[in-house]
Amino acid sequence: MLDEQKIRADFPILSREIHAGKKLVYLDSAASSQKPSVVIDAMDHYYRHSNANIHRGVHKLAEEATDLYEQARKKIAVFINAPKQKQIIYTRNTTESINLVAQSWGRKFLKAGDLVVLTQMEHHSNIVPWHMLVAQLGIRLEFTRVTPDGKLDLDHFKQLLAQEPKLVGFTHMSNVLGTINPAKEMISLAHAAGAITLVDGAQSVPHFPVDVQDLDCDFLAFSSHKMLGPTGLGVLYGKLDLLRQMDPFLGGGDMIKEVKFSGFTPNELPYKFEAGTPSIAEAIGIGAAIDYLSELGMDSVEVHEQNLLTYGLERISEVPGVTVFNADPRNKGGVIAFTIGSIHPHDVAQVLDRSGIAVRAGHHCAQPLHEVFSIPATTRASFYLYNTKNEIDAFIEGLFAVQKYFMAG
Ligand code: C6P
Repeated sequence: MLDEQKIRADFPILSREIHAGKKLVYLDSAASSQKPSVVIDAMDHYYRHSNANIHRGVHKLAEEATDLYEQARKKIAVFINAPKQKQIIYTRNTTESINLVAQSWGRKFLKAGDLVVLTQMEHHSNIVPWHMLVAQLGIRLEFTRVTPDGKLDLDHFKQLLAQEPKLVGFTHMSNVLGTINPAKEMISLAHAAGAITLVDGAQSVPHFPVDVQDLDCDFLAFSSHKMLGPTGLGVLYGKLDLLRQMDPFLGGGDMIKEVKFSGFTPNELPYKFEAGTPSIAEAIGIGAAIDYLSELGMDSVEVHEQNLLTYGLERISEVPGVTVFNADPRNKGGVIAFTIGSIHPHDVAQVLDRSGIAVRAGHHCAQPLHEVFSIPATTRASFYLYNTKNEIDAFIEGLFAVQKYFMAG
């Protein structure tokens, strides 16, 4: 059991008041999580005491900065149970991690006519990089269907696998439906069909235990800013043989062993994929975030969010006219995307904001998924370890107020 009050005290922003004295109710962690003091302090301490570039200087500060940066890589490797630290590539975010795979693996190993299978519930960041390969290489894309109740259609997935795709990419957890896909089973099926697998872990790694060896995924992408860490840092985990075969994504300093006027020799892993001065303070920040999450235990984080989700789904069903997209709490994370009658989702979010309740409205960078449900947008509340049932009550009260406001109008 998480100690809610103790946890909330660790997040300075949660004591903020909004719009003249309204208590902040932050229900937008799927977009970006808040940061505990330990993360803010770790980055502050680095800038005040050890700030220098890494892998370049022999002086004390450069050594300290390099050590902190590499220690964070080790923490990430342990957190997702990666066999080796060098399988952890620092990027800017999930989006860049997926682009790295598309450009470094895809451009080398895919050719015109090759099939990549994705799903209809992907975030744009796991669609557009592949659209770019359609234009660049002439590959084909197929999208596993989503059922009307917001689950992945596994029969359709199997049908698409029968077409022998070269790569299967899917989100571990949908940022709109909250649906947690059966990743291990899908990976095993994809491998049996001869495909390699890319898991978008942007919404899974922050919220429940993810073990890359147990999943047996070939690539896993995720972002620091959704798991209590800073923006500007993402992670790509990859299997060693694949990472070794791939060419660098970006060229420049640090990613080379040797440069001549006639060419260059790439560096060893993971540096081959880390061109230029990286996000050093941000790596240190995610290291502190991982320490914090590990101390709480990801199992406890998952249980807490499950309780919030179950409660949230029960309570939202009291609000007349609400449609929830995937209202089944089983195999679902702490995300509730919904519409209220014909009230525009942006209006819902705006009225809630006046009461200090922060939610997101729009297509949540999953426009094709919204098209499947024939809607342009939803309002979305998303929960994290610092949220409470009282906050869900405030959110529901806010929805009743929204109703009243627009009915009266
Ligand atoms: N979803 C949301 O509000 P970046 O922006 O690269 O850190 O993460 C992209 C991304 C990839 N996959 C999934 C499943 C995601 O949810 C996201 C980010 C945010 O839902 C911002 S659009």
